[in-house]
Amino acid sequence: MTKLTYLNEPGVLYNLKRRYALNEIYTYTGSILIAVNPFTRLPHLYNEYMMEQYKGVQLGELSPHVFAMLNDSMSQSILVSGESGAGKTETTKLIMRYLTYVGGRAVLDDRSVEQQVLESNPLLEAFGNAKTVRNDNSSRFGKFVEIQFDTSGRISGAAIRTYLLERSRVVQITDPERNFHCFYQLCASGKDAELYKLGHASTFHYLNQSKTYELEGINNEDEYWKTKRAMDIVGISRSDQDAIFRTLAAILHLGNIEFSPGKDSDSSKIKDSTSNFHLQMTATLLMCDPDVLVSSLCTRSIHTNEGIIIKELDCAAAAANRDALAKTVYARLFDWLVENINKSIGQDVDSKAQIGVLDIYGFESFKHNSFEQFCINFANEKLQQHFNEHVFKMEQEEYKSEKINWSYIEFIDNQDMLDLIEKKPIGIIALLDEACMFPKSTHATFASKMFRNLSSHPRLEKTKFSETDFTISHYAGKVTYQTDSFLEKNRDYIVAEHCNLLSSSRCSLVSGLFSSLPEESLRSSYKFSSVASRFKQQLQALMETLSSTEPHYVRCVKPNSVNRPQLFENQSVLHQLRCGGVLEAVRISLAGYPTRRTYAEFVDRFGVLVPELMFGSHDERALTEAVLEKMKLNNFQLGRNKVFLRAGQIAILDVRRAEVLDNAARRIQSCFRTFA
Ligand code: AD9
Ligand code: MG
Repeated sequence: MTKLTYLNEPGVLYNLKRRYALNEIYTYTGSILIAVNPFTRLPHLYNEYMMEQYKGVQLGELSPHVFAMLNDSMSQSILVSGESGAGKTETTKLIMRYLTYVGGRAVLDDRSVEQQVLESNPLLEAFGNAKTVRNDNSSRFGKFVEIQFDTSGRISGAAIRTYLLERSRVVQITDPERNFHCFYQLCASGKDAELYKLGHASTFHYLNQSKTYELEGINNEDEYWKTKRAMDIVGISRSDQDAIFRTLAAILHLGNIEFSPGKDSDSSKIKDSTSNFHLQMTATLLMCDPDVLVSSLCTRSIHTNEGIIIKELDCAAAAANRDALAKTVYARLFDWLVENINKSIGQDVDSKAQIGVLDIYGFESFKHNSFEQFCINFANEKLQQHFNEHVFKMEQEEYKSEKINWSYIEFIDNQDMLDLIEKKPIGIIALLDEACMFPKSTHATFASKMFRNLSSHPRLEKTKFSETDFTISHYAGKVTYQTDSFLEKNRDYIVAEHCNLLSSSRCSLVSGLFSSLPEESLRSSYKFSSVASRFKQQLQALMETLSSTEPHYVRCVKPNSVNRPQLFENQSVLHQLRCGGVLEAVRISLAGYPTRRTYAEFVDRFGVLVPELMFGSHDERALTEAVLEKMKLNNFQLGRNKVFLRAGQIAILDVRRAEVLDNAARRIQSCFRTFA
């Protein structure tokens, strides 16, 4: 991209469009790789031949490709971003396949580390991906996979970290979206489904809120066996597999338990015999006492100074309580899976080199934006800062350290944005946590306190028609958030009754999910742990990991909103390029000196252009200058150790060098002919 003569928005867009039409889906913009989703399989791009070609090759020597992103530094990371459906997960999987190819053994067995690393993908997708309006296989969690290599360059271990699973999906979906894939797989599993008394997906409340049960081109039953096979390979024992699917079945039965008013309207009881059947099934599958299950659904004990009071819950509260239980069990099951995949693959703490791949949700801006979008966009602001610092600041640092003239190009620094969200004690997260700690707070009191404290912040605005919505000017555009469910979604406390119920399970996997409850949360029902603060810490840890690595950026682009091949919508692509900082990077690259070489490297390559000087006593810097002057190039810069060239100059030098070498070769050949 930076070699284009006219480097501007239309030029960049046109270039991408032309390349896309030729199925050239990868394009470099300086150090960023743009990947436009082809929405069709392009096997010739990813086969073994291609992987072999890119092995050990420097970036730029072959056509742009995700396989070309890595070099031989010890610690690297690839950050893949883009909007939903842009191809992040597919790109991540391709990178992982390439890494397991170059770092794999010649003979693969099913339980090799490489195979385990690869099979962790379908397994996590079964439990963490779902159909959304944008993507049939949308990741509902973020993921950072670190692959470790030993001294001989072979894969020796891996570690997977996940972020912020969208747990609300377990209990609430809207047409045409679906719940997590694993539920539909289990319902279609034939004998196994019968074992757990599961009918068609449409018979379960958690699945039939949407009428979409099937995915185009996907067979739920086949997928079930693929998931089981992935579990085998990753190293999850058959008995643990049974416990996992039994727990999933229990969640479905749990969701079908309905309540009716009890003795008085403030209390509730299990509605009817159907609900009772599901209750018994839930208890059987979770291997716990059905009576304790009933009381943990319909009552809540409150700790007061006078002792424990049992409070009855009305029907609505009991149903909410049931959903909270389902979400907690599912979220812990997901964490269990990640932890056990990690244990099974094993970490190499002495690894010589590590490559991390980050697949995280891109910036989101919908008609209705809630707490999830707030967290996702916060993560994107963090990553954007990392990106800014590396691509822009590092670039300028180098110019500075080489002491060359460089008028600083302004880039969008988003530190003020991050302060608005995460600064203590007065940032949005801190204020939200404070609100969550007071039982009397509502979203309205939270919103008004936020506006009172942060009203002067230039990136925060009140909206015209609502007292409780707020608008943030993100680096990628404005987003208005509805605060209605912020408090509820930020509170992550586990109800003591649920914990007691499940930790008494006779199934060790289920009881193990609830063994690590901190003491304090048992004592008071208002002690809560903050989802946003935990996420903030996780992001901080991620940033620290990333900062210790050499980053490579892949920006995935979704060419159209209908997920069709060969359709390129200009407006939307342009918007994504702007959001991803790609156009900023183009600008800086063009304004600066995209090519730089040490004097030694330069003379080594282009010394042939000044043969008359090569045997004199000139230093490398003087030789470099002589070459450039002889070629009539200007606007280059001579730094302390390196020469800095403008976009396109290296190409001119290369052409000239090829001509000189060609002539020389021809002369030698004619000499030989004369002798012959
Ligand atoms: V989300 O934020 O998780 O909702 P992603 O991860 O960005 O999203 P994903 O990788 O799932 O998107 O890609 C969406 C679909 O695009 C895939 O299911 C494929 O059908 C298609 N895709 C993406 N990349 C490629 C590719 N390199 N080759 C072929 C692709 N198809
Ligand atoms: Mg994804």
